[in-house]
Amino acid sequence: LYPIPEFDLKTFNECIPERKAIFDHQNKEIAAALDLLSEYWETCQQTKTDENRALAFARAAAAIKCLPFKATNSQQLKGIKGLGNGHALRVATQILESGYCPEVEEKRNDKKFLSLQIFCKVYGVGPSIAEKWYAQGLRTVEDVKKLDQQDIANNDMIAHGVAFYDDLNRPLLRAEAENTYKYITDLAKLILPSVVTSMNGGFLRGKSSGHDLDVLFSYPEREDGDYGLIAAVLDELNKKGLVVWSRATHTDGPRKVIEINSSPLSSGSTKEHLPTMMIIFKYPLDDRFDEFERRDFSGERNLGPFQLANSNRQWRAVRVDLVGSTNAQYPYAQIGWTGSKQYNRSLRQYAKDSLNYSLSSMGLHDNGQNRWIAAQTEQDVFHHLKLTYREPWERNF
Ligand code: DGT
Ligand code: MG
Repeated sequence: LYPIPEFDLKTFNECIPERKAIFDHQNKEIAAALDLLSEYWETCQQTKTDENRALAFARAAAAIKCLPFKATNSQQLKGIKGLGNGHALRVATQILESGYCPEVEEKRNDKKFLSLQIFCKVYGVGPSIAEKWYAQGLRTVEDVKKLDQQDIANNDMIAHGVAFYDDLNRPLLRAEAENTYKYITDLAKLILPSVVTSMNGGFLRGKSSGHDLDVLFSYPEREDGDYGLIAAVLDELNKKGLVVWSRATHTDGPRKVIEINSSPLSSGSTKEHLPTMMIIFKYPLDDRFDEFERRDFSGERNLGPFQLANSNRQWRAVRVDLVGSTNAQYPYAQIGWTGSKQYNRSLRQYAKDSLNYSLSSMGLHDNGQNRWIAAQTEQDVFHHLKLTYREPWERNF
């Protein structure tokens, strides 16, 4: 039944983060159908049940992405943990047997979903604002642009998201990301020569384009002081006039100052609070920073987002996240910011269920023994989790 003799369903089901998923997996049509249903329920969520549906379809899609063979027979899809034996399996079976699933096509073309999808592509907008705009009668991004409404005026993140909608929804190519990464990290090294940096997110997982650039910084603890280095990098970029918009945030958590000299692994909380600078950055249209950074951008400083977006500019707006971590947090931060999101979910769920550990981008906490577990490298983290190491490009769940 299974075309690959060494495929053993029992082993495959034993431990989900032991699975591997590369981008070029063999069951793309099925995964795309399940991903669409997940996106549908995430975008159109009204209730907790809808949110759970979105998660269940994301889990099912991840299971399909991990299959080490091309499914040719629906019998091969039975009993797979994550895919289950209900709704997602029915969808997968239909795609496999006829290449077509009416439910997926109906949802893909659902008018409301199409509008909400557009709204959610506005930087700063999630399902609840999208729903509100829809209820107000808006349907397209042009409708949103026309409205000089409160929602936009009061929220500078969304105002920039609307004004730079086209720029920010154009895929960022790997070469552009690498170019920006080099420019920003060279600046950081001038400020702190010992800084260690990495380009994380989808690019590290092997994607050829993405929606943003994720840059992770690691420095000795005393250099941290919360935003320390990444604030200094942002300052430099601002001085050169290269920043359109920025916001300091702690990802996934309340703003909380990490005390200088406190142990990064002793904060007592596994809540994410790595200091993060979310930036909309000016990327030179000719890909060359050397001349670009010497230009005088002072004339652009006092323009509002719409004026700026419509001005005669020599750059394109791109999204960059600068994330700070101490050396002790770094291996955990690397895993957290490499993703994929679904891979991280499965890793954290497994750590909790199987080991009673709490895993986050800040560290690993053994809840039974109430202690933090130190790691030097990502390999150490996998070892602590009793898992086989997986390369970033195998984490495309
Ligand atoms: P894309 O869309 O091409 O940029 O794809 P990714 O995978 O780079 O997605 P992105 O940039 O949203 O996130 C990269 C990884 O970083 C993601 O797998 C999880 C992590 N990450 C992103 N945003 C947050 C956040 O707000 N909190 C935490 N804890 N992790 C985040
Ligand atoms: Mg990214």
